[in-house]
Amino acid sequence: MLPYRIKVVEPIQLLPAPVREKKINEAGLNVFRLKSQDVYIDLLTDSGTSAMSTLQWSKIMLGDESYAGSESFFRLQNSVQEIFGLPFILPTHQGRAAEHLLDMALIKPGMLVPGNIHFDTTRAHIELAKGRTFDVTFEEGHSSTGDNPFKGNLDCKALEACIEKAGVEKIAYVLITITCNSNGGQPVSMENIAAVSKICRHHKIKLFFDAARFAENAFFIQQREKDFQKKPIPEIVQRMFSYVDGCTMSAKKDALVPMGGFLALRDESLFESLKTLGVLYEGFYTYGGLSGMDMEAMAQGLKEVIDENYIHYSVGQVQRLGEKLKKAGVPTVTPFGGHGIFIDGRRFYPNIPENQFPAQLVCVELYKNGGVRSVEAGACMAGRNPDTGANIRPTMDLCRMAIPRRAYTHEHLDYVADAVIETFEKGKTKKTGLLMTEEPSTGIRHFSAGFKYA
Ligand code: P71
Repeated sequence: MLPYRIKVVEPIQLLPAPVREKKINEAGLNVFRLKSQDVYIDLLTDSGTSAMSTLQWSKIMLGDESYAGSESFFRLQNSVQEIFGLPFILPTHQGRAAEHLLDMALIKPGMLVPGNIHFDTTRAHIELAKGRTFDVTFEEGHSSTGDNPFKGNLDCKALEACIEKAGVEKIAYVLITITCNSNGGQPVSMENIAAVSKICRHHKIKLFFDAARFAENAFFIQQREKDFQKKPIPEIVQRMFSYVDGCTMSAKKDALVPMGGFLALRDESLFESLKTLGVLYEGFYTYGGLSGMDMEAMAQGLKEVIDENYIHYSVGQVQRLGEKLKKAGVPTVTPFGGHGIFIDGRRFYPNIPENQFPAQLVCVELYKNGGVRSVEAGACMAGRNPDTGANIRPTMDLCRMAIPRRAYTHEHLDYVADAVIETFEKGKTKKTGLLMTEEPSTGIRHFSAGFKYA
């Protein structure tokens, strides 16, 4: 059931195929370098691209832009306290800013942050603070096939072994990313969250969520975990957060806003030290780089994202696209994730050498065939080992089609399915991929890298 109707529309256009080819060549075969107006259906990211509701827009008028003690901050605080049960909140301009503050406070050089696959900005901030990530995703989470319902789960034995080997004092904190973006938007079960929490409590190690897609994770728990099938989403969310010391949040995903983020914490003394850092990097602690309007929209969005009708439809749209592709034999990560469909580049182009960026080629060809913009989450995004400089070989080379929430209809996504299927049929005999010709010397390379055909 579609739980909304459309009140405002945004025109989009499909450029003719020869123009698309010219545009992507000019962009160095990197979809990040395309102009949005040259894209027909934009599945680059679900981050900040969802549609806001009438209530969110109306709350924007209530934005209190006072520098200190803004009413909007208190409304956001109330929402977060109510939904997550975490008492302290520090707004930040987006998710990575929350990561930055937390890592500056908790990481000393050489410390580890074990977790399921960390998102790339998360890893970058941990490394910036001179820490290192440690992947304890359980084995099946690294495979694009199979039907394990909770591929985001952490391997508790690997976590225990990591703590044992490094020593408790070397563990900065443990991070659970819900859902796990990097392996396909895969959820973490309540049972696993509880088990990880038990280990952390035993060792007195802090446990955090990267909560960007917390509502989608709660939905999968409701759909797939035995004890939660009749439980309402808000109750599942409360229970999930009862196991952690806090979270970083990119509100651009599951708070349904174009911009925003926050840290939510249980521990007052950590909150006090983060407040000081926040003032330096983000702004006063009752706005943290956001306008009062942003905080209002966020406070409201957090309430809407845990609505049963909303979450059923929005994750359902993603599953429906996945099923269409599966029927046509397109190789994707299974089970389908919460926020997008991830094409397996190595299986999509089985004859292309894996060091020639097959997933990046899927993105390029999909744009050329249909004006659809996706994003590579594979060998280019993985970057280089910070210690050796060698290219990291990710276990999967993926092309992600992220579905902005409430923005596209089934009709748009049927068009996308047809474009993907056409690209797949055309590409079966391709034998050569792409070579990277431009690479920034520092930072996250996939934004600005340039390619040529091999
Ligand atoms: C996504 C993004 C946005 C993005 C970021 C970098 C390159 C391309 C696209 C952002 C996340 C995320 C998780 C799990 C933290 C952040 C950072 N994802 N954790 O998937 O997925 O949040 O963008 O608000 O700073 O397209 P931020």
